[in-house]
Order: sequence, then C-alpha cells, then structure tokens
Amino acid sequence: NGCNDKSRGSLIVFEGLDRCGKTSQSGRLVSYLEKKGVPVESWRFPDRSTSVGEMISSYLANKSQLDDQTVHLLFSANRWEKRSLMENKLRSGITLVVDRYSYSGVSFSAAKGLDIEWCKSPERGLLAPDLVVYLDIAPEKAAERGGYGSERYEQLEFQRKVAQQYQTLRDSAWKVIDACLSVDSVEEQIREFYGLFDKAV
Ligand code: NYM
Repeated sequence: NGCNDKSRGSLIVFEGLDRCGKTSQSGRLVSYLEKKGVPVESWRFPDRSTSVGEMISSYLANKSQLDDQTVHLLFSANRWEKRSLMENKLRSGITLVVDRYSYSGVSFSAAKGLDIEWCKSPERGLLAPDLVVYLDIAPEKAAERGGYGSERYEQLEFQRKVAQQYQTLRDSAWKVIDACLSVDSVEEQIREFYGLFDKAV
C-alpha cells in the first residue's frame, strides 16, 4: 500500500493488552515525530465520538448489553466509518499513529470464543498498517500496573485469552517490544523501529 511512496503518510498501529502502555507510548511517538517535522496525527479505536462509537462505549461501560457478534461488527463498523478519512489523510502526507486497530478487534472477539476467521472477515478491505508496534506484557504484569478499570474485558483471565489470540495474528509488519522495560527504553526502541522502517520506505 504505497510503501515506496514518500509523499504518502504512514499508518502506524499500536497494539497490546489493556495497561501495556500503548496510550502513553503512542503519545510519545507523536510528540517525537512532530519535533522532527513529520506531519502526524494521533488516532485511536474505538473512536467513541461517533454514534457507533457511543454504542460501543456504553457497551464497554456495562450500560448496555449486546451479543458478541453484534459488538464485534460495531467495532469493525467504527473502523470502516473512518476508512476514507484515514485514506485521505495518508494520501495528503499525514502519518497516522493509531492506538488499537483490527488486531484488537479480532483478538478480543476471538478470546470470547468466536471463530477467528469469522472475526477477521469484516476487517478485510480496511487499510493495512505499515508498522505495528506490539507492546508485549504478561497479563499478570499488566494487572499489577495500578489495576484495571471497571470496563468490560479488564480482567486477568480474559486478558490471558486475548494475549493468546494476539500471538496468532503476528505478521511481517509487527515489531514486538518488551513492555516491561522502562518507559524510556520502550520509547527508545520504538524510535529505533520507526527509524529503520522510515529508511526502508
Ligand atoms: N476493543 C477495542 C475491542 O474489543 N475491539 C476493538 O476492535 C477495539 C478497537 O475495547 N479493552 C476493546 C479493547 C479495550 C476496549 O479500548 C477499549 P481502549 O483502548 O481501552 O479505549
């Protein structure tokens, strides 16, 4: 997807279990790229600002009940509704740093026992990331980090299943980083991966 086209922005995705540090590390990468003068925007999924996103948010907060297939398709629809905007941004040279994407969609739903191929199919046709940063942390370690919040899925037993599903999704765009290193070392490694990736583009 335009990997050798310098005028296009890059799609960089952060993935990992809840409390692995994605949000702060993706924020740090955005600040770093801004300082380097790279046009960049920070994105996240679910995007809770749309009406689909509101339904997801209320489900995650346990304020509404939806069956597993329905919420899976809502998460996917939430990415589809942003697809053309994302494509336009990338085309206009903006790099997008995205906190969670299809890998979360598939891993969290497959962890509930849904068929993984079924989970993947609504993701087909979404934009493929150029670089995936997977912040690797043992579920037990993540649980120790100030504890989970009260949202759905934020439980050790479930996160173990999610971690297993993530492992089946690793592909050539993935860079795995040990999320138990210090915040600064993780940041440093992400910059290195970005540098190698940027040179290769
Ligand atoms: N989540 C996120 C899914 O189950 N499917 C998806 O497609 C996405 C993008 O939502 N526990 C789950 C993972 C998280 C939760 O995400 C909310 P966050 O990053 O905590 O706002």
